[in-house]
Amino acid sequence: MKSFSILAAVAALATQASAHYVWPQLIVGGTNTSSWQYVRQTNNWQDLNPLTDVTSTDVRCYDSAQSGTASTVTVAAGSKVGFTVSGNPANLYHAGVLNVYMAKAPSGTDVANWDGSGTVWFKVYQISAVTDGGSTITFPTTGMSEITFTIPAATPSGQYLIRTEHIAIHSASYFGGAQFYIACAQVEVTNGGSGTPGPLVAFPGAYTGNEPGILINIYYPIPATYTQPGPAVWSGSGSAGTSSPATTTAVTTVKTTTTVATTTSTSKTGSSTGGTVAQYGQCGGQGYTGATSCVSPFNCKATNQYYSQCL
Ligand SMILES: *[C@@H]1O[C@H](CO)[C@@H](O)[C@H](O)[C@H]1NC(C)=O
Ligand SMILES: [Cu+2]
Repeated sequence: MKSFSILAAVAALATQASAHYVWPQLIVGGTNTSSWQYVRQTNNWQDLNPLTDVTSTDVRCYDSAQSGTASTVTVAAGSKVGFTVSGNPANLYHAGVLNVYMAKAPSGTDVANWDGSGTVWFKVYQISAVTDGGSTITFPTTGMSEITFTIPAATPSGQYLIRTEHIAIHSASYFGGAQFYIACAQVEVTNGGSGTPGPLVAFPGAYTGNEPGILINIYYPIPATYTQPGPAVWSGSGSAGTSSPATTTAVTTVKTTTTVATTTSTSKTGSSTGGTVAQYGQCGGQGYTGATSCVSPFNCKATNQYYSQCL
């Protein structure tokens, strides 16, 4: 049935195309700003296609074919920002992991005119995969229509690029198969602290494409562990600015579970091990040992046996 197989192939292509996505809006003060207002318009703003060459300078902000007219928005250190996802469907549909990096523009350089070159990028947030020794691998970013994180209170004042990156690894078992969905926003951090962000990496340079978390078959055999690409999330150590919000927690990092747990912990009201979890942060799941209370008004909801998050 030739016609059938052609139809099936076309349908498969269409499905694949519609499953791509971009990051057009920065979320500031809990509000979605306009598309490409503070986020640099990316080359894929219309076709939504991913970047796959991690050695390209486009791995920085994927904006080489655009004219770069984004504005710069002021955000306080210690405050929350985020990015929305646009596409069809408008969420992080592919199995994948998330990293958010920041880089400070050299003094005297307007971030709007800066390309983000140099060994200047530090990681402020990540959402990894969840493994349990080889039975399952799950991807907590799946279905997220936005991501939010806290700019570490110890981040020094100044102008920064904030680079979000979803690495889709649903077809990453061959070199170049991983799909990078990237965007950079321009911000001016005020009321900053005295921290020294790091470890620092360069783009390109941070990845070769051969990392175990990028060149990976997630289906067979099911990976026993998952190694998040890139450097460690900056601890956010250092003093905060003088009038920062009370919360100085740098980021809520989703733990990569590598051991098979014997108990299920998805309780909403159980005693917290200290602190509350931010929106989208992990608050439960088999093997999870962190805080289980969500910051108001969010509640801890089980995504699956291994992962509960504050929604
Ligand atoms: C902000 O954008 C996200 C992602 O598209 C969407 O889910 C949310 O409803 C938007 N919020 C508002 C207030 O429009
Ligand atoms: Cu896709």
